[in-house]
Amino acid sequence: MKKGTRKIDSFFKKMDRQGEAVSYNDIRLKTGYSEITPSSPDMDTSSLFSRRVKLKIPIVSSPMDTVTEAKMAIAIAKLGGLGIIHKALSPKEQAAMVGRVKHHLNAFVSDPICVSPDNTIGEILQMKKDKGYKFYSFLVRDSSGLIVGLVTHNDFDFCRDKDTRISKIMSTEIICAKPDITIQGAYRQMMETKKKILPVFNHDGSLRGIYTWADVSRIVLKSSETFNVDGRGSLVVGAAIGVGADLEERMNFLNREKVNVVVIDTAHGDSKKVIDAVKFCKKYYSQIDVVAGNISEPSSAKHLVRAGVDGIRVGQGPGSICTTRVIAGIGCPQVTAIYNCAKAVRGSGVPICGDGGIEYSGDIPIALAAGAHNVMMGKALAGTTESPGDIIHKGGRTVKSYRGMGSLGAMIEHKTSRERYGQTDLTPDKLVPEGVEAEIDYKGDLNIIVSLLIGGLKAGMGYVGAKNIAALHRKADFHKISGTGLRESHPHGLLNMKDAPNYRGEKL
Ligand code: CPR
Repeated sequence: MKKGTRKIDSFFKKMDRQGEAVSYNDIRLKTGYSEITPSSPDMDTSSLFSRRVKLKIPIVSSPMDTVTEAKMAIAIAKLGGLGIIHKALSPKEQAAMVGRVKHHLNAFVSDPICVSPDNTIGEILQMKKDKGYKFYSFLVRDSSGLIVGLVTHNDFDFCRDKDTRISKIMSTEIICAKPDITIQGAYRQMMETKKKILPVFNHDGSLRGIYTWADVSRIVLKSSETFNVDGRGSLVVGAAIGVGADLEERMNFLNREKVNVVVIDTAHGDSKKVIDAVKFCKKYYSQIDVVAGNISEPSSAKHLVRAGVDGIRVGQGPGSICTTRVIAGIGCPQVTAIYNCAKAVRGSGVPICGDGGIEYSGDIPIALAAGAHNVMMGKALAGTTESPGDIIHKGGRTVKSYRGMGSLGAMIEHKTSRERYGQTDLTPDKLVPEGVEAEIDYKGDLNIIVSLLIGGLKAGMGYVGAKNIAALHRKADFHKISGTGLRESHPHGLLNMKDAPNYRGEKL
């Protein structure tokens, strides 16, 4: 095989000659000689979402108002994936959610939240509630910027009067660490001094940051090995942005909260406004990775790479709640779209996200084999405990809502949803939805769902004989299957079939 070519190239060349494009239900992976099993310690599912944003599992949750807010983003990053917080929120609200994820876990907090000696206990409790902060330890900074004390959980527990000022209860003896202390050193010093918060000052006396016990111990004792954290020890998180008038304001807020990656979330990524937005973000916020989409054609992928993107989101119309293909008559079946876009930018270092249409766990190894580096999912992760929205008991079923961001309801409620589809008219009669609103069965906790999805991915990789995603890209090949082959793929000819945890006799 020529260098740079892959086994799947001849499969797709043939498909192209026949004028055919395929999706998940049209193909299956060929098995290959294997020295790896799903449970081998060598099995490695790590990948990339964008040039600098790594993944321990190649699963990303969709920026949708029924899928990803702070709770989902925290949970999925703890499982090794990534959550993209949706943009049907004001720039301030969205940034606050990013902040919640960033502050959830911090080995070293370089800009800790400080309180003033004049604040009352009541004011701090209110701030905790408003911002969703779970921690109780705060450094106390006076009006000249000097750190003058520390308040911890005990101070809140033993003070009943909410009007008490912080200056009355704070401890002024602060044990601090040397500026160059390592996380292991911080762990030892905290064990010795029995202090749960360890400030670090620079040589000039200015505050460098703090170590907090829960996170330091978790990291040193390796109980957080699955967590997807950035170089600063915070959970990795992304946020969706649009190309409308609030782009600059949104980027400003998100940058302040140290978002790792923004996703330019539009229905037509190969457009002037998206390319201009990519250039704007790269010019003024070069420290944040930029992923753009959605696209489904190879020429579009090339345009985005030329504009400077760090990642590409592929998928126009495969989503479970999406009607774009039938309303606008456009789009390419998802696996061919992934393959064509990935092939067009092969060697550029820009990862491909296969977005939408994942019904079964077996679709994930197929998407990756076609050239994707990760998959983004809405429906498969919606309806979990961590997705936004209430659990509803209805007609003997327990459900949660799941809707398209271009559904009528989402478009009426959110300006950013109208912008995603390039629509400005607010009159409901004049809106042209490209998706639907629905309910799906409540599935329980995210970790169970993700474990089944990753289990399926590892099984697929084991059958192909690929111990990592790069090997899957190299070794994978496809069979095209017929309608009979598809029927044979599913359980058939049975009576009273029981649901399996990852197969319900209906779609995920
Ligand atoms: P599923 O995982 O549910 O199949 O697809 C989720 C993806 O569908 C999202 O990540 C997003 O790209 C896309 N999407 C969300 N709302 C949509 C509407 Cl209304 N129309 C078209 N695509 C939509």
